[in-house]
Amino acid sequence: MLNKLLITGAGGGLGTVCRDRLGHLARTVRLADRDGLGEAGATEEIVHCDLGDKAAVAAMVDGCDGIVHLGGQSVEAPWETIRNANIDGMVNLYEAARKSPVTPRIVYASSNHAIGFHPQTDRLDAHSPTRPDGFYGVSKVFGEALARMYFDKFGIETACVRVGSSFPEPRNHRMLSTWMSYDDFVRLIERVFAVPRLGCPIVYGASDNDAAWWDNREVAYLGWRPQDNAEAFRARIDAEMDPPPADDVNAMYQGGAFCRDGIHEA
Ligand code: 15L
Repeated sequence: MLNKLLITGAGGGLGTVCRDRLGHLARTVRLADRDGLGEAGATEEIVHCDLGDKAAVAAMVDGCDGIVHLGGQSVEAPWETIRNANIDGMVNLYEAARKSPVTPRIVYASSNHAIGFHPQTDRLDAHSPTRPDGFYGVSKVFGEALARMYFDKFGIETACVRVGSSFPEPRNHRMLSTWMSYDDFVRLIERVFAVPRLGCPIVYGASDNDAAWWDNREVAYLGWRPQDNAEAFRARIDAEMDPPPADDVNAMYQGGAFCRDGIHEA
């Protein structure tokens, strides 16, 4: 059992799921976000922190032996916003981890937008080249590279999870391939903190979808067996909307609409 598990971005969609579902992994759960989060429960601590603030991040990480890093900018945005949260924020987090008296094991919420410009006909594994679909995707590639460097140089273990689309249910035809159920995400985090040796793997964060594009054979050693399948929602999605035309980004590229986004200027 972990002593203290830090969940960053704890007020967001996945953060709320983790707050509700990961309490059994640690004696204390430290929840962090820029604001909000309400009252701390009996075994919770609440920390307000901007990831761009080095001293605040050091205090947030101090004493934590596990981190689920969901915090940061989670969609495309002007570079200044991405840089503060996802570039400087990642460096601040890993520097804090390196200097911490207890070396934490980390789950890093990377994103499918690190590989978003791969056509949907590509089948990817951990060795496929990155093809980010915006500043946000580039920042996720940076985060993965940073995690790898801190593993190779300092032995800090991170599971870099290229989260697909994690919502209660898939919302469109693309998500029949990219969807990851909350239950499967929770199961993955449980395995990351259970295995004796983690290393620094790339994990595709998707359920056991019939329409999958991503191959996780490389991380079989984690013992993660996703149980859900977006196919169960195909009939509902077909009834609610037409599939995108073949020349639409949502049918062409794995990153879908992110590939159509222009540069967001500040
Ligand atoms: C992401 O990285 C976003 O954080 C999330 O909001 C979704 O848009 C998801 O990707 C997706 O590609 O569906």
